[in-house]
Amino acid sequence: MSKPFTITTAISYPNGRPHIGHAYEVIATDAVARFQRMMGRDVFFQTGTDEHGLKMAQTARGRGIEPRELADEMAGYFKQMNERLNISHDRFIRTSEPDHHAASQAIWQAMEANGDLYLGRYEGWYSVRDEAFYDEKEITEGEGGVKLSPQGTPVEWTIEESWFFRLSAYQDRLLALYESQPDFIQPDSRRNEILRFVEGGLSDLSVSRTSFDWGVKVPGSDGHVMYVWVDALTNYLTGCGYPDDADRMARYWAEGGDITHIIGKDIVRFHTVYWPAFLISAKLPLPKQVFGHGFLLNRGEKMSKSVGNVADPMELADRFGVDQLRYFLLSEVTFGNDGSYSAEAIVQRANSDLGNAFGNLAQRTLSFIAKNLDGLLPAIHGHDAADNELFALLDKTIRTDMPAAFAELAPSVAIEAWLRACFACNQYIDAQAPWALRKTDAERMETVLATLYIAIAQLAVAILPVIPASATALLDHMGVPTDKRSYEAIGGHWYSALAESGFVLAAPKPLFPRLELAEAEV
Ligand code: ME8
Repeated sequence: MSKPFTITTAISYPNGRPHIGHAYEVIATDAVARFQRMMGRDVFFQTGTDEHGLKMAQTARGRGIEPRELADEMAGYFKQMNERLNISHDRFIRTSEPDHHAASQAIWQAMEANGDLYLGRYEGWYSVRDEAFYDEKEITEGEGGVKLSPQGTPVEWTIEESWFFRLSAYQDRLLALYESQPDFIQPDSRRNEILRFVEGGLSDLSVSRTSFDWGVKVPGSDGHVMYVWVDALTNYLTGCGYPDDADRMARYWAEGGDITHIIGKDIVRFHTVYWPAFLISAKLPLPKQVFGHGFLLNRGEKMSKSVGNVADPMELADRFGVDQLRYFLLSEVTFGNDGSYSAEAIVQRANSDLGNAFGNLAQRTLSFIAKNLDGLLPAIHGHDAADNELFALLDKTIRTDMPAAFAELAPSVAIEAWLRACFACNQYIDAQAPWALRKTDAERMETVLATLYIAIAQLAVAILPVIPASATALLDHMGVPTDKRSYEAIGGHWYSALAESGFVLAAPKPLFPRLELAEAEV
């Protein structure tokens, strides 16, 4: 049995259509999931929609429809986005699904059995936008005396009967967790922020609402629905079979298991303070890591509906191509930092890296073989030092550098290593000049082309997690056996068998046609 690997995105609020920030998170998570599958891991990758809560209820009311209708419509858009972006999730969870209600009620009862839930009265500063109460000390005053949360959203003084979770009792256990599992919160800047917050002391958390009913019912407490974050966080357990499927839990949510949550920096507190406290209370295993990625900015500016600069990921994919968009997002932004996108930057990256560095290399080599050798793969007549040097670099890139980077959730570092290997192949082709060898040394020409053929296949395999459709199309075109398409298996031993099988390489079409900017953008 291969070792399980559980990875999740946040679940998105379907109170509007998906934006580029949602696309970014799911693409990054997808690349890691694809990488781990290629390494032979037993991956469970979940994403989905967070459908309950006041914000959904209010948006639905504003449109004169039921929350469920709103959720159905918008969840459809999120599913479409995932399909379009070639996301390889194993489950798209919707928190309105029955198994999720059952899981949320089960964790509630487990926390209650542990003595951590009590009924009280809540008064405090509540932000509808964030669905969160804030401490007095965190509130600031904005224009016109409007009270604001640390996220800059308006807060209102709110009073209601509420269940509470005894978060105040978890300070020491949380600090001990951050100490014993130093990678639990990544990157380090976010870890420090959370450490300071928890060291400052924790208040008990209001975990039920009576002012609306669009949520998971609190077991045995009529009129109360769970605070949306209790049920939202529980989605991760639902997908892993909680509470009834013990085998599935043992596989994907086990003590010491490889469980990673990929989320944005604005919700790190929920995932690294509340979530582990709930899990400890319910006597359930903890995730291994929570990674808070940065925000994507439109030309350096925060996206907002009122400014009208919220990019639709589907439009970007239609315009530039799915793999071009995936590649851009994962290479341009150091995972963990904020990043900026613009049409120019996407076009520039796609043309220089995918088009010139990789696409042209494949195009030149494959069309040479198709045209001049009738598509028959050339024989190898002994490798020389230049060939071996290229193979050694590729081997290090594929077996060492890229896996290390992906394992550390640093896709941009993996891509940099890949691009360096592409450059090395381009230098090799220029230095060896197979077109000149044609007249002077046909055997050497064959060896050079064969070396390049293997190198291109290796580069295509290496970049599969990032641009799965284009890399697969290229590997299919080249006849690379499917069982060789992994970091471990790609090597070069398949080549001779393929060459001897009578395989005929068809003339290639450009993989990454040059992108142009509209005139207004130049
Ligand atoms: O927070 N750039 O949902 P959400 C990058 N339902 N990432 C961004 C972003 C941006 N501009 N804007 C948002 C929620 N995100 C909750 C999560 S999990 C149990 C519940 C990220 O739809 C954001 O940080 O507001 C979050 O990880 C995800 O998109 C969904 O955000």
